[in-house]
Amino acid sequence: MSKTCILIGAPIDDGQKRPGCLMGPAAYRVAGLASMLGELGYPVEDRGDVAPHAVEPGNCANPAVHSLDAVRAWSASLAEAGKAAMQDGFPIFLGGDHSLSLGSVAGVTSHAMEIGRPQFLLWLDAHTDFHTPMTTQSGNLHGTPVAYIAGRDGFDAFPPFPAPLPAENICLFGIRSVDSQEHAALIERDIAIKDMRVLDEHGIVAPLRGFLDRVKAAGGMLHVSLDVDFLDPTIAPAVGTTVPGGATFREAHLVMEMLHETGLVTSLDLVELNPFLDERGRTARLMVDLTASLMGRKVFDRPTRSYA
Ligand code: EXY
Ligand code: MN
Ligand code: MN
Ligand code: MN
Repeated sequence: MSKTCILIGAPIDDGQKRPGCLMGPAAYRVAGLASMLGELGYPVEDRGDVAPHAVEPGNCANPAVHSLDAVRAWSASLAEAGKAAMQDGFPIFLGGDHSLSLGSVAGVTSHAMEIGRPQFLLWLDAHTDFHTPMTTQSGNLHGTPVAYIAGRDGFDAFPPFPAPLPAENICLFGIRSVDSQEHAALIERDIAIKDMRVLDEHGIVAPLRGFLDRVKAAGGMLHVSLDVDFLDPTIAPAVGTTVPGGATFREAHLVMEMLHETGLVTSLDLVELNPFLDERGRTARLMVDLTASLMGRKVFDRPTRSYA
């Protein structure tokens, strides 16, 4: 029996300044996410949209940071929802901007800790999202989740991340926009950065396989965080932070198909969709299509040729 897919709406757009991501969860539902999963044989439980928790006011010395308390409130509720969902199945967080991962990854990591398994993270994104609230120049907290998950200092306004992921448990994939402060912090760490130059030279399979083999060897649980801007803007325009030269349609599907074949993925974020920037829902439908590949839909269902 397939795991129950648990849909968790996270209509947050406080992590950046362009309104619209809050419509993301509804767009995924309209694009048929639940019926697609049902057609693949998964039980589906849509838990609706979470509400941000009430939090005591926090503060941050960086005057550029905005919406700190709103993001803290979302993070608290998403961490709770994510941890609970891991007990019951396969959580799919429907964003909402990437600041939702401050909570989603905290929640799934708390669960992994409880069952004594290591948590791994595959970050499919044009951006490294490795700022802290103290280093961000834009003040947009959607540019910070990986730093929080990796245990960087500077998140005093947030709860300590449950068990910061060791560098070797994190892979940033599709990178093509890195701020100087992020670069300075990343260059000191062994986080795997498969930027687009690496993918241009070595393709998708070898860079991805190297990381997935590490997850498998460790018996790890793999959270995949898929940012719309991982994709090339020509196929996925509905995101506020487009960067030219992203993954093609087939490269993105290959990533998802390889992930499915490993059986390692235990939770998923779909983030940064801004339906207000979409063209007749085509980006929302592409994200649902990619999720179908992650969950096992095959173009040609040959006997499993799992590479792993
Ligand atoms: N690094 C830039 C900043 O911090 O403002 C851009 C971040 C974009 C983040 C999106 C979610 O990937
Ligand atoms: Mn609660
Ligand atoms: Mn991102
Ligand atoms: Mn991004």
